[in-house]
Amino acid sequence: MRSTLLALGASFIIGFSSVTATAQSSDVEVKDAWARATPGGAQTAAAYVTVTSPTGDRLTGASTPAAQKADIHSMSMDNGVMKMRQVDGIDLPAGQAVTLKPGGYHIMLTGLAKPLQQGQSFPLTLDFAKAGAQQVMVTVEKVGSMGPATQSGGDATGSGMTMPMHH
Ligand SMILES: [Cu+2]
Repeated sequence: MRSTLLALGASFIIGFSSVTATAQSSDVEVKDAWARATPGGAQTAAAYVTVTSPTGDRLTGASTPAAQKADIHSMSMDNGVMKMRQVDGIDLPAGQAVTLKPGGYHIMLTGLAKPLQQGQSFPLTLDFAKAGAQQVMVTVEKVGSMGPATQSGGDATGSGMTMPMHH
């Protein structure tokens, strides 16, 4: 028992230092991380981010203290029915912003620690094949929101269409 505890402690320290190291050398840009507030006692939620890798990479996983599980899901129309399924990663073409959004790719959060409330934020760690782990803060927007409120200066819910910002 004692040796198990020691081993856990050691792996935590190693894991933590490698995260710190890769965060500094990472060349993946993650922005506009947001999620919808969950109504009532919902146990699941979806988180969305916009990711850009100048050199090309692959998003391979995610984790958060806000939920027991964080899986990458795709959503698509199948005979007029919206279907979600788990995928093992999302390719990030070099220099191209990939936006996870309602109706498409999302990070599925299962087993929420507590309901997501508008205005809160929580950390989300994204794992990349080349860039390693990168942590972002996810802002909780209102129920039914279609995009991050901070994007394009305001009404992100009006048309359901937000234009990506180019630099
Ligand atoms: Cu899903």
